[in-house]
Amino acid sequence: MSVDFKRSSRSQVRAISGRPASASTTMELWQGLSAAVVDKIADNWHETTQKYRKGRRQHYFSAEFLMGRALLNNLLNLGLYDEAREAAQAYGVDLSDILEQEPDAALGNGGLGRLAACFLDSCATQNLPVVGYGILYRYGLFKQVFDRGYQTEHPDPWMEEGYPFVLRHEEAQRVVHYHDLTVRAIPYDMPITGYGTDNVGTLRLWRAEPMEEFDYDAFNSQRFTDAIVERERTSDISRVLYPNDTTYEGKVLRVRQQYFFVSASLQQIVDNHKAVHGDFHNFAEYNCVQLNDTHPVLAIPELMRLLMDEQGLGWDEAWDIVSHTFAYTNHTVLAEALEQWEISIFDRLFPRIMEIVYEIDRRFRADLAARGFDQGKIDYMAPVSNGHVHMAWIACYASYSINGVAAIHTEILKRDTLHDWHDIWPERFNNKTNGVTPRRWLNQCNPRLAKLLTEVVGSDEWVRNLDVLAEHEGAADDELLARLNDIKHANKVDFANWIEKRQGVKIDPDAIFDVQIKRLHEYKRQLLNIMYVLDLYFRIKENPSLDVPPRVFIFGAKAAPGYVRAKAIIKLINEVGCLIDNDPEVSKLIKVVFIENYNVSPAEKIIPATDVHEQISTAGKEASGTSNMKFMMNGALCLGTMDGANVEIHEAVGDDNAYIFGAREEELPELRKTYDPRHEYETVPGLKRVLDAFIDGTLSDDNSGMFHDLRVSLLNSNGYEPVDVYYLLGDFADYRQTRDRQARDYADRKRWAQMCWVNIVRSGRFSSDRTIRDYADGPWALEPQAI
Ligand code: AZC
Repeated sequence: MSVDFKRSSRSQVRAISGRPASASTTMELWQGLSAAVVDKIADNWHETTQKYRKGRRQHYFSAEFLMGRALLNNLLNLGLYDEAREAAQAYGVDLSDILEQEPDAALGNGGLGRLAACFLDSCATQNLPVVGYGILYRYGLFKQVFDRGYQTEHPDPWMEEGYPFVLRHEEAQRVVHYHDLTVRAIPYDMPITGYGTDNVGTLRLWRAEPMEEFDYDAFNSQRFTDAIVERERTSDISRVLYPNDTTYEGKVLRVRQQYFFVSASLQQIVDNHKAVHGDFHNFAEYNCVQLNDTHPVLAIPELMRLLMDEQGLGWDEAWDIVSHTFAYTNHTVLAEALEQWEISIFDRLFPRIMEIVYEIDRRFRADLAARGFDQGKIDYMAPVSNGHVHMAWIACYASYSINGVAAIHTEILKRDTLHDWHDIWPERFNNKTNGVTPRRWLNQCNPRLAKLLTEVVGSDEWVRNLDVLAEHEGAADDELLARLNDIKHANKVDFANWIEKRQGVKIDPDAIFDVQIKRLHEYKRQLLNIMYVLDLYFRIKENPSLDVPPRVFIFGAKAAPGYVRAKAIIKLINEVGCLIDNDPEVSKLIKVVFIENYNVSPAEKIIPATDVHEQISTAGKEASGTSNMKFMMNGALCLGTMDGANVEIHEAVGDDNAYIFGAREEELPELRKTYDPRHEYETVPGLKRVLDAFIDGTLSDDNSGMFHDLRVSLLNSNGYEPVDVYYLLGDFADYRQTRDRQARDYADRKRWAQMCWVNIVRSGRFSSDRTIRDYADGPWALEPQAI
C-alpha cells in the first residue's frame, strides 16, 4: 500500500506537469498528491454513494461550506501522512511547503459555513448517510488587504489554478428554470473522508452554466456581444459568495442563487427517490432535509412544485410530505438577519413559486383563524405580509423540527424571536448545541498536543471519541503540566515565526497571547477589546513601572464590505497598534497584531498558540460561537460573557477554569431602564480617557470623522438609534477587572496549566460528533451505514 500511494502520486504529478516530479513546481506537487488521494478513495467513494442511495438519508442544504484546505485533512484521515512526507522528500521538497500551496476553499462567511464543514466531517466519520448541497462559487469570501490600516477587499478566485478535490459530473446535470432565464446546474462533488472509516461522504456543489455554450444565432447575426452577455448572466449565478454574515441583503442575484441550488438538489433527490422506491408515499420516511438557516428555505415551495407539477400529486398529499421532510436551524436572533424578499422579486423570477407561497399563506391564515388568533397576530406571522415573503416564517410553519444552536439561544428563540410559533407548536422546538471537529481542530492543527493526548489515553481513540479524555483528568501530575506548558510555548514560537514571515511583525513567545478571531460585528464587541488595550496603554504611560505581564493582543476579523462602522473599528484597532508600536516604553510590554485575511488556515495556526480567547459578545446576541470550543480543546482559557455556548463551557469547567464577566442576558432589560452611558463615561475609571482619545488627535482616522462616529454611537444619541446598543460602557469596568486578574493569574504557570488541562479533557461535549449524534438520534432518525 505504501509503495502504492507514493507511486501513484508520482505519476499524478507527471500527468499534471508533463515533467518528472523533481522538475515540477510545488503547486504541481500539491495537485499531484491531491489527485493521488482522490485516486485512492475512488472505489470506496462510489460504494458509499451507492449504499446511501437505498436507505433513509439526510440532505444538508447550506448556501455556505467553509471547508478550508483539504489535502492534509485527507492524508490524516486516510493514514497516508507518512507516505506523503516520504514522497515529498523524494522530490526534494518539504511536505509542509507543498501543503502551503493549497488555497482555502472559503465558500462561507464565518460560523454558519464552518459549522456545515465540521458537520460533514462528523457525518463521514460516523458513517452517517448525509450529503451536503451548496454552490460552487467561483469567488470565495473576499481577500482582505490592509491599506494604511483600512480594510480593502479583493477577489478570491480560489480554483483558477485547478482544484483536484472537486469532480465535475456533467452526466448528472439538472436544468433550473427562472421566468426570465433557463440554466444548467452542473454538480461538482467533493469527497468527504472520515477518520478511521472507509466510508467517503459527498459535498455536492452546483455550478451554473448556459444551456448552450453560445447562442450561435446571435453570433451569426453579428450580435457577438449579446451572446457573451447572455452567457455571463448565467455564470453570474454561481460567481460570488455574498460577503455578509448575519445581515440580510435583498439582492435579486442572491435569491437566484438560493433557488438555483435548492431546485437542482431537490430535482436530484426526487428523481433518486422515484428510481429506488417507485412512488412518493414514503418520501419522508427516506429523506429529510436540514435547512441551514433561511438561505435554502425556497426548498419548501420548490418541493411542493416538483411533487405537484412534475409528479402529479395533489396539494394535501404534497404538503403532507413537505411538512415531514424539512427541519430548520436558526443561527441568529439579530433582526437584521431575518430574510424577507419583496413579492415583486418572486413574481419576476418564479411566478409559480410565488403562487405556491400565496397558497401556503392562505392556508396558514385559515389555520390560525380557526385557532382563534386575532388578525394582528395572523398578519405578523403570515408567510406573506407587508409586500414581503418571510422566509423564517415559512420555515417555522413547514418544518417538523426547529432548533437553535446553544441552550441559551434556543431558550431565547422560544421566549422571544419565535415565541408565537413556540406557543402553537412547542413540540417542534429542540436545542442542538454546536460542536467542532476534533480532527481538524485538534489532531490536525496541534500535532504536539495530539501526541500527548494519544500517550495519555494509550491510543488515538480520542480522535473519534473525544469524551474519553474526561477519564484522564487525574493524569495531570507536575510532569504532564510542565509538558503542557512546553507544548503551548512551542506552538507560540511557531506562530511567531509564521506571522513574522507573513506580515513582518515580531512578537515575543513569552508574552501572553490574547486572541479574538471572528467576523467583525458590533455585537461581538471587538471595540470593547481594543478600548481595554488603549486604556492599558494609558495606564502604562501614566506609570511606566506598572507591574503588568507582557501581552500580545491578536485580532483576526473581516468586516462586510458595506458595514461602515465595522470597518471603522478595524481602522481603530490598527491605529491603536501603531500608537503602541511608536512608543518605546509601552511597546516593550504590549503589542497589537491584526492577522490580515483571517480564514480557516490562519485559524489553524493561531488557535494552538493561544493563551486567552475573547468571547465577549453582549449577552443574548451570540447564538453559540464555535471558536470558543476550538480554543477550549487546545487548552486556552476563556474570557467571556454568559452568552451562546460560553454558558455551557462555563458549566463544563466551572468558575475556577473560566473567566466570566459582564451583564447577564436576563439582567439586561432591567439594567437598560436606567442605563446612562454618559454616567459610565464620567465615572468608570479609564473610560473618559479612552473615549476622548478617539477625537483628541491621539489616533488618526485621516480626518474622516469615523472615530468620532464610533464615539457618538457609544455616548450621544443621534436621534436615530439608541445609544450604546451593545452595552460596551456598561460592561467595561467588569471586563477590565476580570481581564487584569486573568493576566496576573498567568504568572502561576502550574496553576494555569492545570486550568488548561481541565478545559481540554472536558471539551468532549463540544465535539461535532456529539452534535451530529444529537441530530441523528433526534430529528434525522438516522442509522450509520458502514460500507
Ligand atoms: C453564526 C452565529 O453568529 C454563531 O453564534 C454560531 O456559532 C454560528 O452561526 C454557527 O451556528 N451565524 C451566522 O454565521 N449566520 C449567518 C446568517 O451568517
